[in-house]
Amino acid sequence: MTPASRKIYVAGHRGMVGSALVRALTAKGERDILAIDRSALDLTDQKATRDFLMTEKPDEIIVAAARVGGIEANRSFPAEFLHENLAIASNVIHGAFEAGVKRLLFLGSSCIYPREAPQPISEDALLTGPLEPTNEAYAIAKIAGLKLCQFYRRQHGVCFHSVMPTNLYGPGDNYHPERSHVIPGLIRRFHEAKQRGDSEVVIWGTGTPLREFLHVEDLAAACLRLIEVENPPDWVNAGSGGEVTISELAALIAEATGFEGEIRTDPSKPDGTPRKALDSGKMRALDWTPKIGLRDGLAETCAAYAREHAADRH
Ligand code: GFB
Repeated sequence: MTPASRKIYVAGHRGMVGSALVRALTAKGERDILAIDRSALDLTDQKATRDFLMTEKPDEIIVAAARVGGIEANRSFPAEFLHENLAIASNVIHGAFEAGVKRLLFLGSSCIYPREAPQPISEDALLTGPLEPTNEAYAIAKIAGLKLCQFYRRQHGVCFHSVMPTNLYGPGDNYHPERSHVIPGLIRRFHEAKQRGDSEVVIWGTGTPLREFLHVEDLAAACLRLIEVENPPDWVNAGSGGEVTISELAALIAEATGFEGEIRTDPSKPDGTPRKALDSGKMRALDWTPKIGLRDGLAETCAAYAREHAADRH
């Protein structure tokens, strides 16, 4: 279908990923992007979601709507993380099928893979071992979404498929001090420490876990590429290929925010999984290469935080 003639529904368009997708689709010339605010449509409401999809009948859907959060939010609210994310996946995927949607891309997360999976983690490591306990609830919901896509495709011939990004960051993130992911959490903490003139900043855990970070614009480019592939894999990893320890990340964020004091670890806080590097070979074979390095991406995200913070949005 040509870009001019298709109607694409971006579920979750206000979130960091959804808003990056809308920017990328718009830049590509897509003219019929469908988006609806949470106040007007609650995707955990099955009937409302079905009615919306039956009325609007989009040609394609990208599912970026989710309840997300960092390690502490995942650990504290597992019931909501499982229930809400399962409901969103089930309502949107089944509703899409009922509304005759031919193509749907579901967004998951690298935490779907077993904690002890061989690194870098390839797609076929799915369901080969126990999950990381701090995000088991979120992971189970995302595995269910991926499997719904796989099984609707297998049984009904619709092109429903998934992408599993590594840890994401970029403009429009959630900067809640306890519930955010590590990058926005630390940007805020270092920024505030710099403003107050503090002599030290404390980071959670031992600082030794390794994480792979991908800028959300690189993920948006991967999604746009995937929705053009004629016969895409059922699910495909999307990572940057680089890894840093949390201590190295903290040093980079200190540099980007201009904080010059001491960085201390707090091992009483959870580390989560020790490492989750993705093997993104399949995605790279589809001619996708991430373009934004971590240092540049952090500098840009810190600037976005300062702008968003100045606008009093947090
Ligand atoms: O980003 P994050 O919360 O999630 O934490 P995960 C990454 C690492 O950073 C952990 C450490 O080892 C944390 O202990 N860390 C240090 C901090 N200081 C902080 C801080 O101030 N805030 C936060 N949040 N972390 C998430 C899952 O796991 O990965 C999600 O919980 C999702 O469900 C996401 O799957 C991709 O990488 O551990």
